[in-house]
Amino acid sequence: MPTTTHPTHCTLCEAHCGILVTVDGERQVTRIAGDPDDVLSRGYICPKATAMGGLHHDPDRLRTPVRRTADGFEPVGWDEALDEVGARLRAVRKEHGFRALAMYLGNPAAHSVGVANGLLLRIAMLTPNFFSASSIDQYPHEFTAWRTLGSNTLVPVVDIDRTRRLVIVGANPAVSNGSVSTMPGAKKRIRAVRERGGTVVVIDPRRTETARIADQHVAVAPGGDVYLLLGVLHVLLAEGLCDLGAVRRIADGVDELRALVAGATPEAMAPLAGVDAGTITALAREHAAAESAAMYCRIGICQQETGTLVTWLITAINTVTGNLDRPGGMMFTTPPIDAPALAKFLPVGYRKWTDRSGRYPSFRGELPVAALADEVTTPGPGRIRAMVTFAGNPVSSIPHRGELDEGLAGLDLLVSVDIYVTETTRHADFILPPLSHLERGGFNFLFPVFSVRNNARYSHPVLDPPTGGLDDWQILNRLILEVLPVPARRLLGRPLRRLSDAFTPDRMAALPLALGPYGVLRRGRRGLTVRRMRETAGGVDLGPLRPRLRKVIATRDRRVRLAPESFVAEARSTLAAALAGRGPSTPEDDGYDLKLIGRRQLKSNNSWLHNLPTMVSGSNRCSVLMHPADAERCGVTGAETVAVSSRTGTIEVALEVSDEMRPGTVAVPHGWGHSGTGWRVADGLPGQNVNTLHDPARVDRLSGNAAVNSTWVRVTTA
Ligand SMILES: Nc1nc2c(c(=O)[nH]1)N[C@H]1C(S)=C(S)[C@@H](COP(=O)(O)OP(=O)(O)OC[C@H]3O[C@@H](n4cnc5c(=O)[nH]c(N)nc54)[C@H](O)[C@@H]3O)O[C@H]1N2
Ligand SMILES: Nc1nc2c(c(=O)[nH]1)N[C@H]1C(S)=C(S)[C@@H](COP(=O)(O)OP(=O)(O)OC[C@H]3O[C@@H](n4cnc5c(=O)[nH]c(N)nc54)[C@H](O)[C@@H]3O)O[C@H]1N2
Ligand code: SF4
Ligand SMILES: [Mo]
Repeated sequence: MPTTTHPTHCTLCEAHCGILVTVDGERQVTRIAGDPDDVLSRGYICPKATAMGGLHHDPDRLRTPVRRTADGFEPVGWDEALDEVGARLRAVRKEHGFRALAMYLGNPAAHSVGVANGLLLRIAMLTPNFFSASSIDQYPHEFTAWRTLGSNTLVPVVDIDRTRRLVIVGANPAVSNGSVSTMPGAKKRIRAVRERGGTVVVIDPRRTETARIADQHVAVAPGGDVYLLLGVLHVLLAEGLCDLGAVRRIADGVDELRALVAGATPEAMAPLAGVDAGTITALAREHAAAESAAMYCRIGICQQETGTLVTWLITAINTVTGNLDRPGGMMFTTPPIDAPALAKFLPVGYRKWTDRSGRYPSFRGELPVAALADEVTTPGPGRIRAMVTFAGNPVSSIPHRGELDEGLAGLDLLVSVDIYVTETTRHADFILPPLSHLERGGFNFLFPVFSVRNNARYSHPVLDPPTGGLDDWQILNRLILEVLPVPARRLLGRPLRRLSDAFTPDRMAALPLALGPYGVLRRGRRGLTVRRMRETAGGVDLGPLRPRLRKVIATRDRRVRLAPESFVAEARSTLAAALAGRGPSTPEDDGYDLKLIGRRQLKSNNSWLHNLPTMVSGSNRCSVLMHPADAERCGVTGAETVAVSSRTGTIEVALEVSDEMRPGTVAVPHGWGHSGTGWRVADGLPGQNVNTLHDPARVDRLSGNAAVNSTWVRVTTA
């Protein structure tokens, strides 16, 4: 066979960069380059793109279902595996009820066209025990959107390509390429803001890769953002820098906000934020004065105990300065499957049920991951006994005091839809692997909802799938059939299976696309169809973001709620506690004197790329970053490996000393520590799981999102 080159997308992260994959005569991937035709990424790729080839060829990637035996995993046929999984799931449900079943949906699920099928499986399981990576990720964005705009789907996106002032709080898009504001080639977009005369500010305890290309870096204290932003809002309202008449036309709550921040002067907030008063004042004045301005936050904020408060204050600042829903500000997308327009019809649901302890309320149909370990391990009625994981690695990715590992091993049944034996799936009774990323394609309807430019892109499979291989959506459809309470399962099995195979992602997308803003019902023959997407090289560009808040807002009176009561109350008590000396930078007197934050690495992607030699070469390793003064004070200067301890555990990691850290703050990446997985490369690497150090009981007080930021630690010689 000749060497050929195929366009598709890198589906490792949200950016979904267009790539050109070259395959030689032996079906080996020999090159991966950026696709200049792609309407969103325009040729950009990061160093992880080549992992798409590495993953495909990785000998450790599972190609067939496996079953756990006393001597390890053995291959098993699809039908046999699915029959047994179904019978055992139904048996657990029959004996212990619906609550005994659980599902965990991980991050790559969102990158798979099978995500909708995963959500359908969740519904078919009819269990309150549904968990996902969302509650250690973007819950605060969704919670804020729900309380202020009436729906969790109305999370605004940064209009980076037009803004004159970009303020990035707790995000590092130069490495992450943007999240819940999907922006492949983020560095270029950031530089472009400056090239057109705009300003870029980064608020982050670390002088990050993004901070290095910005005009200004504000090294806030970890967890200090809430005070910094209360101070900014104080200046905006006290100095009369906003057109409040215009704000009142669309929003309620200006007076409550004004009352809340009346005492939050920059001088009072400065010591709590760890930022001087002059900087806070200038941040406010410049945001108000800019022709357009967008303040955008992400993981560094979401993973705080004040995650929702900060996300809300940012929405408030963007709104009072007139930057919500205006070009160059924070805007709403108009995606081909129009989730924002559907917002007012989709129920959100809060506190519909709780975990068994009653501490964690459900939010939009799921419980926070903070509750997962207890729901698996605490004995009693309703304990989780059978679980399905879909593209997730909770043992690595969430804090659980080491309990989840043992808890999963003790389940009656664990089924993992995954491509690897990981920290989590090694406990599975069955692992059901989908096709490789290069053997599948489809239309990802989710990320256009969060992209910085409206677009519709379709990925093509590059390589033929192996005979009998199943993709995520097919595996999930089969699992749905297994959990449906169909009495005549034997009789109906075959026709049902045929029916479920007919429910391809393309067919499932057809109707919502047709009904959407570019669909055939509105645009007639020129309308957007799956076929047109599939046949248009580089995808279809649907233009810049357009103002549409009035149309999509989901509050009953269609007004923005700037001051939700529970938020104001929480802000007041947070502020009072801090002013009484219980602020974020006051160490409790027990020897833990450094604040631990997270850090993402260009060649890592959460927990699962470390088995590829090209991804773990050079500087990509698990290390603690520490300021030289802290290293000296802790007596570790010159050490290669150090111990980082918190109240919940200790890890040993390499030491890297750098003045890019704010003194008093250390950073360790997550997703490392793979010993015992059997991975050829990853298993032998140094590094440990940073979530050992985080306490699952620390959550964002409003949304329940895991707060794996700002944990008190100490660093000693290993
Ligand atoms: N301390 C700390 N913890 C964190 C974070 C942090 O910043 N700090 N970040 C959090 C965030 S934002 C996230 S999103 C989570 C991620 O948490 P998770 O989603 O739980 O974990 P991942 O590491 O993404 O693991 C994904 C799994 O999916 C499998 N997989 C990959 N591709 C596919 C596919 O196409 N189909 C299927 N079926 N499986 C696939 C991989 O083999 C891997 O086992 O981690 C969170 N944990
Ligand atoms: N290369 C790479 N890209 C990724 C991923 C990856 O693992 N690797 N993961 C993907 C996923 S799942 C997600 S959710 C996104 C996340 O996307 P981002 O949020 O852009 O990613 P992070 O690099 O975690 O950025 C968080 C920043 O918050 C800062 N921070 C920590 N604590 C605080 C604080 O208290 N206040 C402030 N102001 N800042 C703080 C950290 O120093 C860090 O720079 O990235 C995605 N893209
Ligand atoms: S930024 Fe990198 S990992 Fe993410 S989609 Fe683009 S090439 Fe892939
Ligand atoms: Mo994430």
